[in-house]
Amino acid sequence: MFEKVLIANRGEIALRIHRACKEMGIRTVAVHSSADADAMHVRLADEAICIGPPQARDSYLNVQAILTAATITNADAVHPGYGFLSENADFAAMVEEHGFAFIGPAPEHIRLMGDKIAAKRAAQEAGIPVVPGTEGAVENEEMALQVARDIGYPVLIKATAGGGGRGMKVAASAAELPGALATASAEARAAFSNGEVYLEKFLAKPRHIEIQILADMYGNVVHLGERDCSLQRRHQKLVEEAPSPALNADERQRIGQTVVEAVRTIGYRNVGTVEFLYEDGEFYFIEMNTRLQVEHPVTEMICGLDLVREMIRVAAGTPLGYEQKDIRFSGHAIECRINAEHPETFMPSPGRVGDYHAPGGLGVRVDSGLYSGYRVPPHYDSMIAKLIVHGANRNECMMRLRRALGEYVIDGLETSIPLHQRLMAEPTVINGAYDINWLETFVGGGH
Ligand code: MV4
Repeated sequence: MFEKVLIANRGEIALRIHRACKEMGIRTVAVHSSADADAMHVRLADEAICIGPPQARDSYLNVQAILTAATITNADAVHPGYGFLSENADFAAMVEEHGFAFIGPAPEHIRLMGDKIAAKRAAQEAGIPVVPGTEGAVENEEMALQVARDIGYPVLIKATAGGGGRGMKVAASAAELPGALATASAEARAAFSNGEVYLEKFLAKPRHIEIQILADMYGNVVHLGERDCSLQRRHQKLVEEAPSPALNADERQRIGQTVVEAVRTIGYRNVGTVEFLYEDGEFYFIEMNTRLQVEHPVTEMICGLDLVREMIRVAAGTPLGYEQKDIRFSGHAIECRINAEHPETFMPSPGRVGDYHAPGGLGVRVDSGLYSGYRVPPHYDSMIAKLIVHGANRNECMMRLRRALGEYVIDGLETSIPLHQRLMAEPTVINGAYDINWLETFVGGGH
């Protein structure tokens, strides 16, 4: 097992990784920007190194500084967290070339899943259902028109190098297709220096359901059920829950089994998430995320597993030591992402935290580095806390979540807590009847 892990991230996820390491008897190295010297995970880490100024490109994305920090602290492994360098295949390769373990998948799997056409092809070849569309890239207008006529309008044009919703264009008819193709390709070229696009049937009212998997180096693979992440605005998830209110046990078992077999076929290791759109009882693959995700705690709460601990174990070469039949799902979990932003305008609200009081009690978990007096820096993502609640069933979970939201005090900043309180009183949320479009309609498209 590793003796020392360098945490190449900040905020709540850096603290989350630190906690898993400490419980495993592993020492930690925090690397931080000059804006994060007072962060909770920096205080708690065994060693801390400032790797640059506030701008992420000069600190948390500074590969040379991070590798140097790992070298001088004599770390064994690097955990990338999410965002920043977590899905950068070149970074993963450099970490390994410098003699450290990368706590994540192999660089070639990160690279494969970063190319959205290659990922879709690999998924389909491994038996995962995909959205009908072009086999690979759109080569010309005639080809696009032909495929669109075969599958029917509306169609969606996506960038090969995209992901996370960037560079997508809908065409409702053949008349709109040439213009949409040109715009999508030009935007993709500008954003990713790669104008390649592909085309799919546009699904109008899907849910976003993702399957969590865990794999070791020896072909042992398990799935840890699904998360429903349909409550999102502008591709920012706000609430996630497990299990999905839309699935029954049979559907869960079938899609889980399909994903496990595909992951084993591909030879993937560590944690991963296979994202699907789910509409009218059918699953359609969209992407695979090759990192630990923000919303991993809802899976932990219903499975009783520490996913960060598992990723460290498998990266160190330890076999899983359990099988699918050993995974037991218990109850329901919901996560509310709490951002330092205005609950109606979504304007960022960085600044100094005044009084701070986190909720507690049975089934209540808060993942956050906040404390009274902490200054939320303006340079990074606005997420400052995750409130995760578990209950024996969905209703108990929501009752407990309302109670916990009511206890949470974060003075001095605007936060999304009031929005979460409104959401948890909404019939559509209470009934689990939302799709990926619902939240944007609810908060008003004007923002
Ligand atoms: C789609 C789609 C509808 N039809 N593909 C957005 C992010 C990227 N991961 C894929 N995305 C979508 N792909 C087809 N064929 C709608 C979306 C989409 C979406 C998906 C998941 C979660 C939130 C979303 C918000 C807007 C659009």
